[in-house]
Amino acid sequence: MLPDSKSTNVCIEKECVWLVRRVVLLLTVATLELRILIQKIMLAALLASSVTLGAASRPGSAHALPADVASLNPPLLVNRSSRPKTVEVNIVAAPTRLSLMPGKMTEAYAYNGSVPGPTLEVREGDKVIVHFRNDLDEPTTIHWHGIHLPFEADGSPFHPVAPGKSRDYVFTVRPGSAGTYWYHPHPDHRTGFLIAKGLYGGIIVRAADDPLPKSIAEKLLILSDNRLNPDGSIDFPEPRSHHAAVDEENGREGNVLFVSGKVMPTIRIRRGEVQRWRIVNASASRVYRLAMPGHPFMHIGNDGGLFEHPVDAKEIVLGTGERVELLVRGTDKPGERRVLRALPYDRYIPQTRPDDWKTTRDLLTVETTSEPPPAPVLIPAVFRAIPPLDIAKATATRTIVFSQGMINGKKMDMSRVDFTAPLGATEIWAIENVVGMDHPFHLHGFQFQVLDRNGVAEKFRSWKDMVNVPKHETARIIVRYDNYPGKWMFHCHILDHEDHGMMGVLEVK
Ligand SMILES: [Cu+2]
Repeated sequence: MLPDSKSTNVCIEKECVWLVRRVVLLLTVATLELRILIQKIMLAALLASSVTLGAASRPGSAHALPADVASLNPPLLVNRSSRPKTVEVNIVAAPTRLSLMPGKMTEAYAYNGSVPGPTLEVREGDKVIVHFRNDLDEPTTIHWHGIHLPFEADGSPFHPVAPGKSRDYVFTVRPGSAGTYWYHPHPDHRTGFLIAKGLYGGIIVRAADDPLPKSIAEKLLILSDNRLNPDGSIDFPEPRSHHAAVDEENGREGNVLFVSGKVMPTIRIRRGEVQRWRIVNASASRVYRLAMPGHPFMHIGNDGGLFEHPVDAKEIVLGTGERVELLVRGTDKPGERRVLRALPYDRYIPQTRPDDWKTTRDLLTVETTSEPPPAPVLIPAVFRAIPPLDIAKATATRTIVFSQGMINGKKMDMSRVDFTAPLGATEIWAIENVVGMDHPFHLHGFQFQVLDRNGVAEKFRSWKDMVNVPKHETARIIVRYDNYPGKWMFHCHILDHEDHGMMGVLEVK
């Protein structure tokens, strides 16, 4: 148990184990950081040399769009159905060899051969049929993160797909659910490993009546990080090593940051143009404090879609698993460049906080082109109504205590149901983080509204399926269990924590 934990119901033996582990960690962090530093230097040299080599090997391409600009949005899944309001796609998860880093090949896993996987684009009201085949040599699932769908289609650890086997995921996209979501594996204990190998992809749900002008260009920016060796291989720590222990504590963080699979890509924008950026945090544990210095965002949506009205924001804190929608306007002169940055964010306990946590990291470049400005677009002042869930109708208030590695003092047990609730019930959950590092909370199946964070009322309503609960803080949410009975997971979305048992089961019946 952590020394700063308020929780008391943990036995002495466990405290000793934690204490010994902490001492081991402290002794070994220095070695680890030296190793990371050496890796960083080698990687920086490698990235610099491969970028130069790449440019030299493409004669005559000086005036062409760089490849990373043209292909920043991941490919789309091909709809094989000719029936109206039906999207039928095939997804295969399989080992593959591809280039994640310029000039290097990586043994990865991919959905349909690409990292990130191809984007699932659907409309409200569509019937979605996904024919999934698992060509990995271990069980997996596809979880449709944030989508309100039947239990059997959730891709949770309750429905693993064995190696060589297939499963159809079938659901209908509910009205009002337009937004940005993502999909990823969710088997018991192995989610972090499989996502680190390359299995994640975006989902865009389009509204029948999107209030934003159709002429606005869209970018799907899936943020992820990975720890790569200089030879391009994915660096997984040895089991039970100090490195593994640090990962288990902090959550895995990578030395290379990717935007939709690209390292430091460039987005081109015309002066006066407005772009809609859908941003997904697909990282295992990293929190992105997003900013473009001197260039505020118009924040228009969260996990479950658009807000009621736009909100100006200088910074956006995007926790693990969360999504935002932003409008970005080209205000610079032609040829000027701006960088989207991840500013330092301290989510760590002091004992294992990385030395370089204060480093600002560059994510992508925005370059203003010399093309003439497009026709101005009008951004509506009101997007849609988000009716508040009624606190007076709440029939239960639950307390979820996040301690290190446990929820309410327990580790995940697939045979246990932690909470039971009737279908249609409205409930309030108070998620208390009693330890000194952030834990991002995720509930499957149902979108919720955040009521308050540490007693401060949420400034504006939005639909959410994730809420990052900072160290020693409490977030309260309200949720209504509409439409779908079943066993729904709730968990910390730091993948290492989830895989090591920070997960529980809500049964709705
Ligand atoms: Cu956690």
